[in-house]
Amino acid sequence: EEEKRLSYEEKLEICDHTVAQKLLQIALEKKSNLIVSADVTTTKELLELAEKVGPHIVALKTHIDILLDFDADQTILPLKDLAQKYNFLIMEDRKFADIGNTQELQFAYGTYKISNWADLVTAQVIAGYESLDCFRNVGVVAIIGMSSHGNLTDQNYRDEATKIALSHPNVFGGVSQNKIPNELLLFTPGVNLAHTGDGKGQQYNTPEHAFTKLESDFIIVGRGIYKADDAEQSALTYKIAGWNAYEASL
Ligand code: 5IU
Repeated sequence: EEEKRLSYEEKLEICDHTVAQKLLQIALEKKSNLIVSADVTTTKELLELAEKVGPHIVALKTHIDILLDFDADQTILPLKDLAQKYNFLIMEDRKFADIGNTQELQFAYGTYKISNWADLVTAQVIAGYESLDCFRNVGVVAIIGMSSHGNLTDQNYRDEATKIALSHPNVFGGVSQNKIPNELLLFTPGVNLAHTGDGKGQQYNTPEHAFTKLESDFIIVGRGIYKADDAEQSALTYKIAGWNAYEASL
């Protein structure tokens, strides 16, 4: 691909989705392209992590259904307060993967009522263009390629997924381990400075790989931060590594 690597300022000019604009503005304000994946199982751990890493991140990525003690008042209200206090967005990594009608129910009903609080959500595009129509009041990050060993997101799948992501107005970004077109913001998980894998199929790369090779916009880091002895210090390390790698990639 011959496309020029764009800066966050240049992306602000071409990405018109409100959520894309917010993420890019926060990135520039904080000099951060870090998203922390809060894969913890209690509300206490979630809020403590958000308090520690909040100043350094553009978004906190949740898997709300792994919490043992989810409660809208005890979990979401304080999380929203922290998001406002530290200026980050909340990204629910739900990876919706069903027909539109079912996704609509999973999005707005049930225990979690994701539509009430998430700023952005992840969704598979495997069910087709119209399956994404229901995500009206959030931004959607489409799953284009996965980081795990042996995944089925081959080049053909990624090309077709990219076409849907580019054409759907609710979608402003994609998760992938490969380049995607400049009109979409690229989110790259599978980033760790200390490990190359987790023994369960996860494959890790460095921030340099994400920004220079993939021309990514945001790195997503889970265990590298929340399992560290000092999560705040680790978030700062990844934030600086991510920002330096971004600047070097321009
Ligand atoms: N995640 C991946 N790879 C992917 C997709 C999502 O790791 O291809 I799509 C999620 C899973 C987890 C986080 O919530 O990103 C990565 O966590 P670790 O940094 O702890 O591996």
